[in-house]
Amino acid sequence: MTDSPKFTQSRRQFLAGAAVATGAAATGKFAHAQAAGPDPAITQMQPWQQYLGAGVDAAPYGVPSPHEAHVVRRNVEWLTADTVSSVNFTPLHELEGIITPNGLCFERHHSGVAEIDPGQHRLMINGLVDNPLVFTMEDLMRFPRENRTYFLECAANTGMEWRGSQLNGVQFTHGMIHNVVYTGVPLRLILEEAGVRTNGSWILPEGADASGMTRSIPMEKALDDCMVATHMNGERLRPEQGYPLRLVVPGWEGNMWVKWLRRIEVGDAPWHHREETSKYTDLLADGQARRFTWEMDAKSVITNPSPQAPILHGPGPTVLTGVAWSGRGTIPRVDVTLDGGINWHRARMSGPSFDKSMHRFYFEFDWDGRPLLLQSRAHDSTGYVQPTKDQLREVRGLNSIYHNNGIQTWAINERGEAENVEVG
Ligand SMILES: Nc1nc2c(c(=O)[nH]1)N[C@H]1C(S)=C(S)[C@@H](COP(=O)(O)O)O[C@H]1N2
Ligand SMILES: [Mo]
Repeated sequence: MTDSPKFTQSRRQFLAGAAVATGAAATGKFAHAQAAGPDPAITQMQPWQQYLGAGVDAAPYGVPSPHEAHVVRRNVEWLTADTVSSVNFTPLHELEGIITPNGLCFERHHSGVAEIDPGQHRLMINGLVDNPLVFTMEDLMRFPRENRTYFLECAANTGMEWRGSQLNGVQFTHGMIHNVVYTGVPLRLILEEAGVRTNGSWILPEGADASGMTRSIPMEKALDDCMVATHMNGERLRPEQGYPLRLVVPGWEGNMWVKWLRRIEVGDAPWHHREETSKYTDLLADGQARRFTWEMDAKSVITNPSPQAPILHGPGPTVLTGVAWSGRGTIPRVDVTLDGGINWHRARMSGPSFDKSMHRFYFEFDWDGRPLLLQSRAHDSTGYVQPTKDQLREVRGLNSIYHNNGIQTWAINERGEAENVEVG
């Protein structure tokens, strides 16, 4: 145990009297309770100290404290006509570290959640292979498996912000992302088992849901780091995330991560299906459309403070935090500004730094109570730096939806309230 007055709670009690007389300096530089009189939370017996609690097995599958009931995925009703082909959003402002809890991973379905009986589920490999194969779930569990942590970001994340600030909350502007430890079989092993013919240069994964989602993926990526995943964060995939089998396509847009995976066809050319022609393409100002924009560019966002998480404690020691990620590697560095980009400070990275995974950053500062313009800027391991929204519009025009990785600004007022704004 450290005896530092900065952190030791028991010492704060001893010094409570002194703190009243001399202010915060007596107990260190961080926040502490103002001892204006006896605190009933300390001096009185609390209800939960006076009866026995629930026994083991009260909740055979545990649930969060009822005091955390507001920490949920949320959708934006006016965005889509129906919840069956829709999206909800990860509550980024309520999370810490880098892992998204399974029950809070945003959902994007084109035709609702397929309810699959794993005993009746098969994975078929066909097309340009020497041995077309069909696997049961038991068969797949006999392949060597790996554990790897990756973010999945929908290409449409932040898409509503393309022409200007819209949605007032990091959950809604940036919540089409989750970061999970996957357990699964390297796709390479399954393709090797089937024996890809020399002209097999693309794969077409297909979902077993009613939308029958398909995407064309180059063989190079399929053999590199794709996985056929059965587990997320240690437990079986949730139905929403593709139970019992999903494709993991690290660093590439979420649409390619086919859920409820039932078939992989090997071919010699891309298929040009709906999700790579009418959707998931970017119309440029000159009328040309960008296609096959698979990699997710480096991006970051401040999660706290943010519109759903205002500063409630007033001036003084303040913790700013956020997340950053890149589809091309790791995030060695994030910069933060409090004044809309006039002065930049290096944020402190904390937590594991995995390839194509979410990273966590912090910046602690002494808030003087004046308005702030908060921004974060990610640098990835290739040297790429997250652009401003205006820099992005210069290259991409105004017709885009997908791949908006521009720098986000939150305006903080004197009351600590945050608002989604843009600075010119
Ligand atoms: N079979 C199938 N796979 C799918 C989809 C779908 O509707 N059906 N949606 C895709 C899209 S657009 C995204 S962004 C991700 C979302 O994954 P999640 O629901 O785990 O967040 O799944 C992709 N895989
Ligand atoms: Mo998506």
